[in-house]
Amino acid sequence: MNKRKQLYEGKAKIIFEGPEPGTLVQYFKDDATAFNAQKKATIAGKGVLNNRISAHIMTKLEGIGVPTHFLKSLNMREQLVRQVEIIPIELVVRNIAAGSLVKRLGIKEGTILPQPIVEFYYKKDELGDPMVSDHHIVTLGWADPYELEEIVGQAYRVNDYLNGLFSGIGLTLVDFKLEFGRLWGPYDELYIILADEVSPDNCRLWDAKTGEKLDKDRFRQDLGDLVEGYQEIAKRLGLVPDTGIVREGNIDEKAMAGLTLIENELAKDGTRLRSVRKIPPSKPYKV
Ligand code: ADP
Ligand code: AIR
Ligand code: ASP
Repeated sequence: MNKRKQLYEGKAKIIFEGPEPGTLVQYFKDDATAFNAQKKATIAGKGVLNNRISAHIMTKLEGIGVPTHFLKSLNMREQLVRQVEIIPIELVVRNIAAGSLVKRLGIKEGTILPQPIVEFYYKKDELGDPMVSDHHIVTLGWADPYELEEIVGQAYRVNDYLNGLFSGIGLTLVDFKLEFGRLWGPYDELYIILADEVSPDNCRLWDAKTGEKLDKDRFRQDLGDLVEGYQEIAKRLGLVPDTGIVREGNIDEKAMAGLTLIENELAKDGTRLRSVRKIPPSKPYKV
């Protein structure tokens, strides 16, 4: 097999050149980082679970008309995605107070917010991803007003959908982070696409009854086994058998291979560009 070209290695994923132009392969590592990578660990099975959960959620979102970068699951750690130009903004949607909102504003953790709060962070590791406003984004040229409106609109739709999806399986969606990217069509029309990943690495999910934290806060706050939490989410989503696929750091590879095939069958209809909405570019982005 030809050696693929590695384009980028991030904190949680490696990006390889895809088989066709305009595609990439996302490889989900077992690495976990927190607090701008000041805290690090390798947790066996994390990458496999995130790959599967993100593939599933992206497919579901595509099904309700949110354009996503997801094309196909390749194997238990890799997925094929559309290559986009990442907009350097991390968009956080909050339904319940937790994390940095609690620290910054002194609100009690668990307070239900009367309406969702949308926040923007500038994606820049060297600066620790500082919080910014829409004025920073537009004035400094990270996104134009049309793009921003589209991104925020899609984020609300994702929030509505995910709130329903998770509450149906006894989980509370506290908050989450999204990244979007630009993609140009054959006539140089611009599409805004949901990219990166949607997984317990970037969603806070609490058990609705007990309040137990099942997401990456287990790692950030040393609350217990991370994979146990992620696997519980995957089980409730129906993505892994009740017996689990990661046991004491060992992954049941045979079971995973079968699951990837099923997922792709289900995804077949949901990944066409038909659902991508066209928005007018306000200036030429690309020569
Ligand atoms: P980080 O860069 O924050 O350490 P990751 O380890 O998750 O994060 O690396 C994945 C990188 O790939 C991120 O920088 C993300 O913005 C980028 N990315 C995600 N999806 C796409 C895509 N479809 N096209 C191009 N880049 C992407
Ligand atoms: N997030 C933000 N930056 C990186 C990530 N993963 C996610 C967190 C949490 C939400 O954004 O996982 O779900 C808000 O994070 P915080 O730390 O600002 O409270
Ligand atoms: N992933 C980011 C980091 O490594 C932020 C986080 O998830 O806490 O710092």
